[in-house]
Order: sequence, then C-alpha cells, then structure tokens
Amino acid sequence: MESPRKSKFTYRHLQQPSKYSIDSPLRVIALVDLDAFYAQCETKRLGLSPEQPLAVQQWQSLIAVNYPSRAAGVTRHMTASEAKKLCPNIYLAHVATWSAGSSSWSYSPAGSPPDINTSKACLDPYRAESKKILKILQDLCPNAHTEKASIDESFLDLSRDCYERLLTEYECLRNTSEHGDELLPLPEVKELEWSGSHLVPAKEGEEGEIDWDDIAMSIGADIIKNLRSAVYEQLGYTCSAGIASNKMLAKLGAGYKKPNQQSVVRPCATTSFLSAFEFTKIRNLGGKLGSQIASHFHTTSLQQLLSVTLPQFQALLADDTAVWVYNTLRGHDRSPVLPKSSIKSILSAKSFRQALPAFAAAKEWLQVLIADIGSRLDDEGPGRRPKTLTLHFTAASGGRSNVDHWEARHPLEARRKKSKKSVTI
Ligand code: DCP
Ligand code: CA
Repeated sequence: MESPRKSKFTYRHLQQPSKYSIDSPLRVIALVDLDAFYAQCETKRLGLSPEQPLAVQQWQSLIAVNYPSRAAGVTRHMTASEAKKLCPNIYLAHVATWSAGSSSWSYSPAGSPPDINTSKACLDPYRAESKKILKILQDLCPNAHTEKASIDESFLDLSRDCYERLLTEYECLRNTSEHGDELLPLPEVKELEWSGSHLVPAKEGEEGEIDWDDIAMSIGADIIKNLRSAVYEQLGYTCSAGIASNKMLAKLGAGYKKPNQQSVVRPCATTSFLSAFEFTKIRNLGGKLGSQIASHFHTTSLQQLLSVTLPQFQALLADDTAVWVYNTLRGHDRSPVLPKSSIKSILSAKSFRQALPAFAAAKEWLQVLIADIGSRLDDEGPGRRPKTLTLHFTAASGGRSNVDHWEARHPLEARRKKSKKSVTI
C-alpha cells in the first residue's frame, strides 16, 4: 500500500506558533498600514467625499496626499502652491496648531492658514485616530501580539490564532500520538481561499504542493481581511496589509498593492518577490550601511548581491552585521513582534525664523512644548514615566545651549543632572 504523502513540517513545527516562536516555519506576521493616513483623517474630519482630491499641508509643505490627488500627479515633495496649480480642485487642509502660550491646539478656519511665527504644528488628532485603530486591531485579535510600528502602521503576530484555527479546521493535525519529529500528513486541499488577497507569484517550479505554511498564511489573510473591514466599518478608514512569515516581508508585502488591498508573500514566493527589489528599499539598509555595501559591490540590485558569500560580507562588515545582511537579503528575519512601545524618547521642538524678543516669549513657547510632550506621554500609558528632561536652545547669536538634563526619580524631586550648580526645581 502506498504510504500517505508527507508535509515538509513536523508535529514539533506545528506546536511552535502557539508560543510565538521566532524559529517557527509556520509563523504568520502581518503589517497593517493606513492609506494616506493624515489625508484620510482630514477627509473624515471635514466630512468630504473620499473621491475629493485632498492633501495635508504643514505650512507650505505637503505631508500627506490622498490617492485621488496622486492620480492627478500631486506628490509629497511638492509645495501647496505647486499642488494647487496641478490640481486646482484639491482641498488643502492645514494640520492643527498650538498657539504660543496656549495649552490646547486648534484648527484654523478654511482659507486662513496659521502663521508659522506664532504657531506650532500639532499631530494630536492623528495620534487619537491611530489609537482608535490600534484598539480595533487588539479587540478583534486579542490573542495576537500587536506592535505599533509608527503612527499608521502595526505589526501583528497571528501565529497563535492561525495555529488554533488549523487545529479546529483540520482533524488530521490533532493526532497527539505522533512524535515531535515525525512529519505531518500533507493537507488534502486542492485550492486555497485567499480572501481577496494578491498572491505574490512564486518562480516557476518553486510553488510545490499546498502545505501547512500556505494554509496558515491563508488563515492569516482571512483574519486581516476581517480586521481591515472592521476598521473601515467602524471608522471609515481604508488600509493596506502584507501577510508573510516575518516582519520584513510583511512590511514589503504591504506596499505591493495599495490602496485598500492586501498581499500575501508565501514562503515559496520569497525569492521571486525579493529579487525585484533594490536592496536599499529594505529597512535599515537605506542609509550608510546600504551605501557602503552598494559602493563596495558596485550594485543596488538585491538579486546581484545574492551571489556575495557570507565571508565576503564578513570581510567588509562587523561579524553580526554581515550575518544580518546575508540573512536579510534572503528574506530571513527572526525579529519578534514586540507588544510594548519601543519609544525611548519624545521630542518637541520649534524653530523660530526670528529670535524671540524676550524671555517672556520663550516661556510661552515652553508651555506649548510641555503640553505637546504631556499629551504624547499620555499616549504611552500610565506604566511609563520619563526620567530625564533635556532642554536645548539656540541663541540669536547662533551659539548653542549647554544641554541641561533634568532627572526625576520622583516627580517632586526633579534635579538638574551633572550640573555645574546643583539646582532643584
Ligand atoms: N508623514 C509625514 N512626513 C513624512 C512622511 C509621512 O508627516 N515625510 C506622515 C503623514 C502620513 C503618515 O505620516 O499620512 C504616514 O506615512 P506613510 O509613509 O505611511 O504615508 P501615507 O500613509 O500618507 O501614504 P501611504 O498610503 O503611501 O502609506
Ligand atoms: Ca500609510
């Protein structure tokens, strides 16, 4: 009798996702990214149609451009006046601002933009919306590890949810009498439902038979489709998402098709997906490290760098960096999805075109900077408290401040740290 066909994965592999193991070949990670985020927030606030071209401006610079404006050729690198020329019916929404001396922010009436000399941009409205979105993701996926990666992007580790659904939906996986290292049976599935996702195509011959990693991904795609629908139904925002086996591929996958779409990078499609990229598009390879590699090997093509061996990278870079680069180029990324905020410091700054006339004016601005930092600390939740407050200023003469560090172990005991004179505030 012919023995049943076996999966690539063992019973031990199947258990790993339930513990969010970063070594699991059955990991399912997603990145959810809001489309033209600030622009969607303003469209909603102003009660405009999503079809109305709209861009968000901060003084003359555009910081977010919605998709109808992009279709008219408007980009983030243009000034507000250039955008208006190119797309006369564009709605230019200025970000909210704090005024000197005030501890609350406001929006300027349409047609009378705020004055850069007397106001400071305020991003609180977008942070508030970002919080609501994250809450929907967490409420709907309480088991998933959720990491806020930026104001409009969150990673989700869906491994455990997918594992539980695999066990519920496929009886053959519940065979507990098998040993850990024995191979699982192959799923008896001819075709998979991808919940309206774009499937990044695999290279010819690399697709293979449907295995449990594909099924776990298709479950992840279904979960993300439901999350995206919930965000739209509850808040009216569209987002895009990437679903893959690690954070790096999920992030690149989210940008594969936008807006309002989701894409799946199956493990079998990783090589073909990555080979089209310039390696400098990958997170942490865009800066100095990327330039060093590009100039040494005379290429920015990821495909070409695949022929560089690990010892060749080690000859150029520090050992751990070389290993990281070598693995990253192959789509290997073991970084965990960290549920805690990784913010280490919060900055609030204002540059003045003309020096402030007197200390009283500086005091008014300090009030604004402190209110801004306070509102962002609130976002971090009650569990986090800052230890050091640093104040920088540039004098009208161009001289810079000595940095003052204020260290507080207890709110009532703020002390100037390593100061020449010991001062208690
Ligand atoms: N942002 C900014 N300045 C930048 C880049 C972004 O102020 N140089 C703000 C405005 C964006 C938000 O951050 O709306 C999110 O940035 P993204 O890069 O994700 O861009 P969008 O969400 O606007 O567009 P996309 O649909 O391409 O994600
Ligand atoms: Ca975005």
